Amino acid sequence: RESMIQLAEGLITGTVLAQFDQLYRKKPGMTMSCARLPQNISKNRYRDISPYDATRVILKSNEDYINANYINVSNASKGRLPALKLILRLLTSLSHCMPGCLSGAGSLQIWLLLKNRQVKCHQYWPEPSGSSSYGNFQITCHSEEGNPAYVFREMTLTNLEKEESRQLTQIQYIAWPDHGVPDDSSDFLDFVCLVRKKRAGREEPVVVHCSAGIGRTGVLITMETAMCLIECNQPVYPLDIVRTMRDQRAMMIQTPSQYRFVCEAILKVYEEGFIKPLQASPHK
Ligand code: PTR
Ligand code: PTR
Repeated sequence: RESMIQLAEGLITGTVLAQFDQLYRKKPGMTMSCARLPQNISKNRYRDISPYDATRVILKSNEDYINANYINVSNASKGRLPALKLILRLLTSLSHCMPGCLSGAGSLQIWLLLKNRQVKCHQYWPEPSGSSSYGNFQITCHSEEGNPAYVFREMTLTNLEKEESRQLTQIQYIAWPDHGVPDDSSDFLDFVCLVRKKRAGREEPVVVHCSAGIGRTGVLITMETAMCLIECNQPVYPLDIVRTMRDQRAMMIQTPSQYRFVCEAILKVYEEGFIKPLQASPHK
């Protein structure tokens, strides 16, 4: 409760945004040299967005590079998060080499934040009942459903060489342009409740991505973490969450308006008890 009063006051006085402005975007001392190797330069969508070497996702193939980092938020908020095992490793990633990434990291879920019909990310998922191939990998889509705010897809990823398959779930939030904030915070919070419900009872990393993998991805991870904290009656310090993320991937949460949006959404969840009961639905 105290952390929420602090947050509400800080939003009014402006200290919340001032602290965000002062926070480093890149953690001092972290190197990003793999991104700059000649064979990897073309694998970065944006020249100014690179992964730290220390936390980068290493693919299990000769081409081991992808512009992605592992993000573990369980140590946000100064070690007061006993119950955060739930969201142990979040994986931020761009879609380039996605099949290899999904396969190598053991991920079964993808949270995607991207408007439709925009070429801001390679569309690695096929149309419903279609399939696409990437080298040894094939992705088949079985179902696609949703509403104007999100789309939910069930897919199968097959490693043709090893003859192994796994089920993938992809949940895409559509109503959110890059550099901006979601059109509607209730829709966004519904979406976060949905991804949490789909996540309940699972331990494997989730792939979270947008276009650059910093702005929208950072907002979603912050919101999901805050909801976990509120649910287990722990204080929420959004700036600690952002710092923890930026220690593992630079620039997470891109703009002050995105930070303000997520802080206001956290207050809304706390004040209105927005959290919908989670029904633990382990593997089906
Ligand atoms: N120079 C690269 C190209 O145009 O192919 C830039 C690029 C890199 C484009 C990655 C797309 C990429 O994939 P993703 O969808 O993961 O950003
Ligand atoms: N250089 C790009 C730009 O600022 O346009 C990098 C970039 C692109 C940064 C998209 C953030 C972006 O948003 P998101 O991380 O939400 O895809």
